[in-house]
Amino acid sequence: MQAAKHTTSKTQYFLEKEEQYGAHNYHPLPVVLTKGKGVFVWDVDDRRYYDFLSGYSAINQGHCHPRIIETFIEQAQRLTLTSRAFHNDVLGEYEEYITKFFGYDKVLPMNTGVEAVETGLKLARRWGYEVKGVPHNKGKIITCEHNFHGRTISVISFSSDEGSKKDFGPFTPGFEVIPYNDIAALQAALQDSNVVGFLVEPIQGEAGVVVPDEGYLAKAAAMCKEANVLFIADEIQTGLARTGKMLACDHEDVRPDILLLGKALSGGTMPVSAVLADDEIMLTIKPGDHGSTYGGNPIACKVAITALQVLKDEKMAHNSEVQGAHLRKELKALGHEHISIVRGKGLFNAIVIEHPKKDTAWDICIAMKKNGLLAKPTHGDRIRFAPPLLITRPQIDECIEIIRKSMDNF
Ligand code: IF1
Repeated sequence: MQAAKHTTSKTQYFLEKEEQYGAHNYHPLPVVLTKGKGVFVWDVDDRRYYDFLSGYSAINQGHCHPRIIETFIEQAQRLTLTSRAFHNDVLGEYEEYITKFFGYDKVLPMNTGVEAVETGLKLARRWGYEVKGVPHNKGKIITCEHNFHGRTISVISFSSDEGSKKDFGPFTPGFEVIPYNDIAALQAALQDSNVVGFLVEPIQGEAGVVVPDEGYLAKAAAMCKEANVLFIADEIQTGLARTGKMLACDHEDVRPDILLLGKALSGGTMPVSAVLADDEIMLTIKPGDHGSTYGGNPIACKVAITALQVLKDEKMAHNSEVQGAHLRKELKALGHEHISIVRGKGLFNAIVIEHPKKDTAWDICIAMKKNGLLAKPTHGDRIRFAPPLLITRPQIDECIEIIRKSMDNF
């Protein structure tokens, strides 16, 4: 493997191991991390970086948050997994906590985000047939162009990104893809009485932090209610204080019929996801209809309670709001000729790079790495800036300086 530029022999050693023995399903930045604490990570050469990706918003509470780690260790030494074949003394406590936290009748615990999405799709179809009365196997779910909801075959079936679906067919039927942030397109799609659900990201993450027009979510939710269609909010990346409110839907007082959570629900320690809904929807699933080996395991339950408590106790949504606004203001103030757009909400932000040279966004990320900040481009020209939500104003200002310095050579 050709040595990545600007790497030490220690770093190279680990890169080569992955090259040799691991699937090549990612193209990471050439940095090898060995430690994380709060907003910082360290590489194998003991260089410190600001983490401006936060594990794709799974590390909102900061790396290795002491309260979350303490909970993890304590439960891991007591009882790690019972499976759902038996009860345990943690699941009910967690179910009560999270349903009261978000105001829903029930929760169905899963592990990865895409499992929560698949569960939401199954719930919408089951509700469609058993409650709405849609003819069997005719249920349709509306989704948006440039969506990202995970990588299972059913979920990529409605992806509009060729890269995630090429040569993975045949695909799952029953989905209609409409333009994002387009009320008229949704209105038209809702005319079909077989529609059971509308699955939407309140802000599109992978697409490069695309924020819809003010009022889009509220109008879409109202239209779904009017059409007796379930509004399914994928808050796996936008939720849990990332956008300056506990949920991105809170910016428009929208209460999803099905709420999907993941990522930071465990503070970046392990896969924990959740599907929340009221009884009319949730009770269409009967014993044995759905589940998973690790779904709702004792460690996940205890860690999720602490992860949610930390967000509230440390007022992370407020900090996300305040520091995010400052970050966007300062990024715009750079007035850099190659930053064509600065966008986001709270600490969920991205810049769009416009430059004749194709890999400029990547090269800027390499330059920022050398200056002590880690970020990664998405779709070639967009760089996501999403640090852990406990970042302080002085740290934001230091990062703005790093970004300015790194972009000086472009
Ligand atoms: C990768 C980004 C991608 C998500 C939303 C569900 C899921 C995700 C809104 C599925 C996962 C991750 C997956 C990871 C990179 C990252 C990502 F948007 F965050 F940047 F891919 F688009 N809904 N997003 O963002 O959750 O099954 O992964 O737990 O697959 O490369 P998961």
